[in-house]
Amino acid sequence: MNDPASYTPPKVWKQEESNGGRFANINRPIAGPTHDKELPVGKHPLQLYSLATPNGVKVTVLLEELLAAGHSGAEYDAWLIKIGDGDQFGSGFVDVNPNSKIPALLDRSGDTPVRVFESGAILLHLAEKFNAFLPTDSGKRPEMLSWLFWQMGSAPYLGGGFGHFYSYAPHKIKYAIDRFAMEVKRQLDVLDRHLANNEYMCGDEYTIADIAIWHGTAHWYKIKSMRQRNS
Ligand SMILES: N[C@@H](CCC(=O)N[C@@H](CS)C(=O)NCC(=O)O)C(=O)O
Repeated sequence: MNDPASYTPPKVWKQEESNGGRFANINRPIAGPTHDKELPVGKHPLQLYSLATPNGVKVTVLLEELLAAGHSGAEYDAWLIKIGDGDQFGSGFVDVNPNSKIPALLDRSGDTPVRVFESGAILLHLAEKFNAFLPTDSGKRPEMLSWLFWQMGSAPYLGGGFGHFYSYAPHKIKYAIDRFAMEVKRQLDVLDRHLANNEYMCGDEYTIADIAIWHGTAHWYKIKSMRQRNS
């Protein structure tokens, strides 16, 4: 392990055997499958390949909301993808998401199965398919899209940035933790200020922007308030 203060990046970077950290066993610098494995397919129109992480849960919550609202076409089979075991690098999963990350959806409701990956794209695909959890006033659509994409763009600062360096990196790097802690606090303040005057992200309507933000971002509120209670 190098001294972070004295590290000079090489001209040509190469992967070391293991760089340590919680996810060292699944991190690699190339894409594509590592092994052949077909994905299971059930009887319902929607096949969800996922895991109960913040990104995964966003889609499951929307599917359950759709079913609760009476959209029977949202029946789905949920298949567990164990990312710690490398299931996301199986050939069948890579066919559904070339980026090897959960969640991924196979929509088999039409003549030809359609793959959808990236949690935001899946939320939008399903909301548009069922015309639900979108703003009823089309003038609010840009606001909904703005917050949805804000969440998708912000999440890497939270999980991949702050969360990674605070919890998973093999050693604590003050610069990285300071940088991402500051950015996460700023992002939560963006939410605080907006929600001070709005019940939901798009005013008084519950949309997929709320589903993405609550499950993908606002769990950081819980961490923040736990820390405040403990301090
Ligand atoms: N931008 C993607 C992020 C998905 C993502 O980061 N998924 C993580 C779990 S939350 C994953 O599959 N990690 C496995 C890996 O990186 O190999 C989305 O929103 O769907």
